[in-house]
Amino acid sequence: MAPALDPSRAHAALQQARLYAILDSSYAPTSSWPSLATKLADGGVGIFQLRAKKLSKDEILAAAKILVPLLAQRGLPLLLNDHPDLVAPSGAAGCHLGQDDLGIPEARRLLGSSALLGLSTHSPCQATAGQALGADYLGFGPLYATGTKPDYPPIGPAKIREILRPVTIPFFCIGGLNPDRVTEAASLGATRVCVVSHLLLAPDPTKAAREIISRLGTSLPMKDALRS
Ligand code: TZP
Ligand code: MG
Repeated sequence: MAPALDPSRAHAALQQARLYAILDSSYAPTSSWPSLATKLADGGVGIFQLRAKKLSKDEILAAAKILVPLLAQRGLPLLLNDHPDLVAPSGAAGCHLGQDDLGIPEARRLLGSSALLGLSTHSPCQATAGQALGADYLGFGPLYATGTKPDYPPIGPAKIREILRPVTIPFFCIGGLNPDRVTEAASLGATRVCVVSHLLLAPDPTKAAREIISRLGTSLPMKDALRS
């Protein structure tokens, strides 16, 4: 088995990533994930998450053990949604936590400084708090209503403007995104997005990923723009 991704390469990949894809078992069975991940990586996806709310830990571990080396050979990190305890046995680069999950400081104590820790945030206040707690990156949304997370009211794309200056870590806008909505989010300052259903249900995932990235344009993350 190919080794897991070196932590320094995982951190570098995060900084480079503009499109984050979530492999979600409610849209695509685990058996399809290796092929999907390959196609999405070909399309420029820079970081992946495994999200499987209805699978057992054993099933998640088995799927992650296949995906980690497959992505590592392309220099791409895989994060686990929830399940910090499966990070070490799977070789995943880290985990993605929600507001009601284990806290970022506790996860950091458990996984150490080299693991990537992401946090879902649903308001500018949660975003600045997540950054202060030591998250490596944030998800920010849902910008638009989404069937992937139906219980969360959309916050609206205009909220992006409120975090451009205070949030200096990478943040990925998420929720109900398709190419036209990515164009709108980019016009408001988004430089990175996370997409689930549009990519997983696409007839040609490589093409769909390329299209999303092209809609982000060539704008730099705000902190870089401010420094230049
Ligand atoms: N967190 C906020 S919205 C969301 C998550 C996991 C789901 C986004 O899924 P989709 O299908 O891209 O709207
Ligand atoms: Mg969670």
